[in-house]
Formats: sequence, C-alpha cells, structure tokens
Amino acid sequence: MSINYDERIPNNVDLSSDRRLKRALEKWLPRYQSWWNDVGPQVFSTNEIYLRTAISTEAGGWANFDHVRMPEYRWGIFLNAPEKDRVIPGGDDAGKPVWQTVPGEHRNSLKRLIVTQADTEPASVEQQRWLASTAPSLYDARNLFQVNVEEGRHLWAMVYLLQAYFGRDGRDEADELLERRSGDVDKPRILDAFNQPCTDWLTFHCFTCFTDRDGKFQLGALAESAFDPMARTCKFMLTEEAHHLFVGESGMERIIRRGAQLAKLDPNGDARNQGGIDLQTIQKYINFWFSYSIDLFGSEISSNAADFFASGLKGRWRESKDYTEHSALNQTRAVTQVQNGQLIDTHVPLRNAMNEELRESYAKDCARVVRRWNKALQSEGVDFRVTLPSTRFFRRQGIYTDFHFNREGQLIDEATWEANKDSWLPTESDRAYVQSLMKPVHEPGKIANWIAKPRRGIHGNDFDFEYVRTDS
Ligand code: BYC
Ligand code: FE
Ligand code: FE
Repeated sequence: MSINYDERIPNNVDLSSDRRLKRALEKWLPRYQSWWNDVGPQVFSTNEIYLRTAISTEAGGWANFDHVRMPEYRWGIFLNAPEKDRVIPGGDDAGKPVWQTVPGEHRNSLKRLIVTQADTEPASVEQQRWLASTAPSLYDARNLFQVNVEEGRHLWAMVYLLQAYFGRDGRDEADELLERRSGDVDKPRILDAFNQPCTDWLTFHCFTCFTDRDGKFQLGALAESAFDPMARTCKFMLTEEAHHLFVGESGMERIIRRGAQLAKLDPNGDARNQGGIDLQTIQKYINFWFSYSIDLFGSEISSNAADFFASGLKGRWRESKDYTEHSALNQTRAVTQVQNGQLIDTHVPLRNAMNEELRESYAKDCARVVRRWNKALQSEGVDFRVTLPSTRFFRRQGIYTDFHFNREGQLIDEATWEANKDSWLPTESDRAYVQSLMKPVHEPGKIANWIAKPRRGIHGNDFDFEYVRTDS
C-alpha cells in the first residue's frame, strides 16, 4: 500500500474520502506541532537531519533517506494492508471474522488500551528532549532523532484510531495525550517507566533496549487483536520499532565494549580512571531499566488481562502463528507467589496469567540480547559477564511489590535489601559520574571516549557522514 504524500496528513487510509475525520485530524495537527515544539527535541530542533521516511508499507518502503528539518517531518497514518479473510486470533471468539468497527461492549476497554499505548509515545519524546545537547556523536544524535520522529508518528497511529472510531470521547482523549507530561506531579504520563528521567546516554540506550522492547511485545499482542484497524496499525509500528531496538542493543554493546577496552588500558583495571563507564555501573543501569520495563507488563495475576484475552482485544505474542489452541481455557500457568513469608509455586488459570505469558516472551528476548553483549565481552578478552536480574527484583507493580528480593530472586528482609541496594542499583554518585561524562561531540566523524564507534554508518554511509548538518 503506497502512501499518499500529496495531502496535508500523509496517509494510506483514504483520508480524503472521510471529511469529518480529516477535519478532526487537521484540527489536531497544529496542537501536535506546538506540543512537538514545546517539549520535543530542544537541540538541533530546526537543523537538517538525515532521516528515513516511509514511502510505502511494503518491504523496502523504508529505504527513503534524506536530510529533513524535524518540524517539517511528514508524520502520517500508515496501516499495513488488510489480510484477506482474517479471523480473530484468540479468546472466546477465536476463528470468527475480525471486527472493522468497535463492538459497544468492548468500547471502554479498547479505548483504555489505545490511550495507554498512545501515552507512552509522546512521553518518550519528552523524556529524551535534551539528550542531543550531550550526544556522543552526530551519528548517535541522528539515531535519537529518528527514534523521536517515529515515536511521534506512533502517537499519530493511535490518535487516528481514537478519532476514527471513538467519536467525541476519542477526540477528547487525543487532546489529553498532548496535555499530560512525563514526570509532571500533577498530570504525569500513565505508566511508571515513562515518568523516569532520561538525561544521560547510558539511560537512553537502556531505555531503547529494554523499554522500547516492551513496545515490541505489547504491539505484538495488540497486532493479534480482533479489532482489525488496530492490528494493522500495530503491525506497521512494529517495523519502525525494530530500528529503535537496534539503537538500544547496539548502543549498549558499544558502551560495554568500550568499558571493557578502557579497563584493559588501565593499570588498575578501572575504566573510570580512563574516562569510561565501568561494567559494574553498566550492570546497575541494566538492573534498573530491566525491572522498570518488566513492570510495564502489569500484574502477574490480572483479571484485566483475562478479560482482554477472552474478548479478543489482545493476544499472546505470535498468537496466530505459534499456538494451535486459542481459547486458553482449562489450562493453568505456574506463578511463584509469596505466602507466609515463603516463595510458593502456585497454579493460576492461564487467562489470568496472560501478562506473565507476555513478560516471559519479553524476558527471553532480553536474555538473547544479553548473550550477544557477552560475546562482545568475550571477544574483548575480559571475564566480566552481564546478567539480567530475576523478574522479582525491584518491582513496583504486581504481586512482588510489597517484598524485597535479591538479584537472583530470593526473598530477603528489608535490612538485607538496604545493605545491598547500592551495589545493585545506580546510586546518586554513579548517576553523577555518568552525567559528568556527558559532553557533546558535535563534529562529524568524532566520538566521545566512553562509547565505541558503531561498526557501520546509516544506509551505507560512513561514520563521518554529516548525519546532522550543524550549520544548516
Ligand atoms: N505503571 O491488572 P494490571 C511503548 C496499572 S511501551 C503504572 O496489573 P493490566 C514504548 C494498570 O494500568 C508499550 N501503572 O495490569 C516504549 C491498572 O490500572 P487501572 C506500551 C501500571 O491492566 C518506548 C492497574 O495497574 N503499551 O510502546 O492487565 C518508547 C492494575 O493493572 C503499570 C501498552 O502498555 C505500570 N508499569 O495491564 C515509546 C499496551 N502496570 O486500570 C513507546 C496497552 C500496570 O486499574 N496497555 N499498571 O487504573 C496494556 O495492555 C495494559 O494497560 C498494561 C497493564 C499491560 C500496561
Ligand atoms: Fe513507539
Ligand atoms: Fe519505539
């Protein structure tokens, strides 16, 4: 499906044939633009950046790169082509035709899911708005901006659903999405991880690696929805998400590799003495962001999750491809719970454990990434290995919230937690140290000392290509 760029809002949904919707979206457009100018990228905000723009939703539709000023980026509405005779992948109505409109009985739940998904997109742009002022290279600044403009487009993807299918309520929600602010005490973003500060590049790469990866799995679950327009929107968003995950995974690998190299250079094996980030500190940031991202899957035992699955609003990861049994009835899932001060293996009806199912798919994907980082450490010849903490460690959502666990997931008392938490999570002084390294390197071909150069540039260009035209 090719995309029509002749219209004010580029789209492949034949927007010009729906005057009401077109008018509503065109009314929202200037609000979006002023939100972008107020709390979007604050550095190089009007410079020419080497960005990709989708020209079609087919494979290869992404191969369109050019220098663009971000406020002139063409945000639009792009859905994957409809799948012929698509049926509901999972739940009570599995196998029946998918919905092209919203059934009244599911309206509120669906709206809540869409608003929650939508809210994360502008939140991440707000969190990252000052980062370019300390970019370790123009290559990295460009990647940050690519992620930012696409998160902006993800907001468009969700606002399209709200305005096209939820009438006046949907328009109100679309406005409120531009009013909440990441980290604001009075009107914060909905989910915890999106209210955390992101003021350094180790955090940015942890965030794109672990938190954007929640996006991959949640969008994957919504791509298995009975509500076909949402499934098609999410499928296209997933192709954008792959680049965000590349930025996070490869960015972390470059920081880890450089940390190992600088430790080897130092007589005392201390990367900090050489102006780098030591592997122990990197491990603490991983502990923090993995745990915050794990929280985004909601509670291990959740009647919301059971309802979403039963009604077909969400599926499991690759529900239609990897499962043959789609009701998830008369099955249980083992969930470890705390009872009388001990960890006990219990069995929970599978539908109620759907958040846990998705979390497990996510955690496996994270483990695969960590194995790749450890290969890099091995090739640098150092013994240190990065690990993921237990999914019980440092939780603020779900059944483990009220207890303390060590990194291995064993129940510990408060005194043990207090005695160890500074060796598990970034301390104020770790954060201050990492922040002290954040000095801009805004010259083509140059890179900060604490991160390795990428193996290759973007779209066949060299590392020293002018990814950001600093004088434009
Ligand atoms: N923080 O039954 P529960 C992305 C709330 S990331 C704060 O445990 P449920 C991106 C929950 O809302 C993908 N609150 O969970 C990444 C509920 O509140 P209400 C985002 C939380 O409902 C990087 C209550 O606790 N997409 O795209 O089964 C950059 C009990 O709920 C949290 C989605 O999330 C939390 N971490 O599932 C840019 C998909 N966790 O309703 C973008 C849509 C739970 O009682 N959302 N709560 O007031 C969903 O599917 C579900 O809402 C959740 C929660 C999975 C988030
Ligand atoms: Fe996104
Ligand atoms: Fe993303």
